Amino acid sequence: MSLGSNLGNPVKHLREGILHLEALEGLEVVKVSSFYETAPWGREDQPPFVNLCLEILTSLTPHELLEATQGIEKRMGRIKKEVWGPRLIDIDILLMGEAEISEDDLTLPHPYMTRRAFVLIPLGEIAPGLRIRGIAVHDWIAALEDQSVTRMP
Ligand code: PH2
Ligand code: MG
Ligand code: MG
Repeated sequence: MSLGSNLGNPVKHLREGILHLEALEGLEVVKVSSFYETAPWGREDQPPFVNLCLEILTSLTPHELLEATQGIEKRMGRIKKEVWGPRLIDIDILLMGEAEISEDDLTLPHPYMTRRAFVLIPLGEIAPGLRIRGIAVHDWIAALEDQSVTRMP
């Protein structure tokens, strides 16, 4: 999964988001990447983001997981859902095993994940052997136009 925040205290929101995920029934967080400061992608007139990726083990179905993550976003006080706009917390499902889903509310693998340094670089940190649509995560990273993200201390 990919977590991001660019409002208030992003690091605090991300930590809180991880705690909420860990508290879910049927879900275990197994790996968390470093935190990365990243330039806003898609819409540049907004504050920088902090992003991370995490790996989970879950017995939830993709739609149950989506509902659970949206519940966390809501409980944490995320209000507007402007496309690519500022957000207190964004919890995106990137991949669930080999699942391929193409529905109005959920597309897996996440449709933009292979174009975003803020996703691929933390993901490559926790899953260096991962392949996405048959291509190694590090090859996706090498193909990025802009690979600049800053790993936080
Ligand atoms: N999320 C977006 C749009 N743009 N840019 C960065 N750097 N990080 C994000 O998490 C992000 C974004 C929409 O979800
Ligand atoms: Mg997102
Ligand atoms: Mg989202």
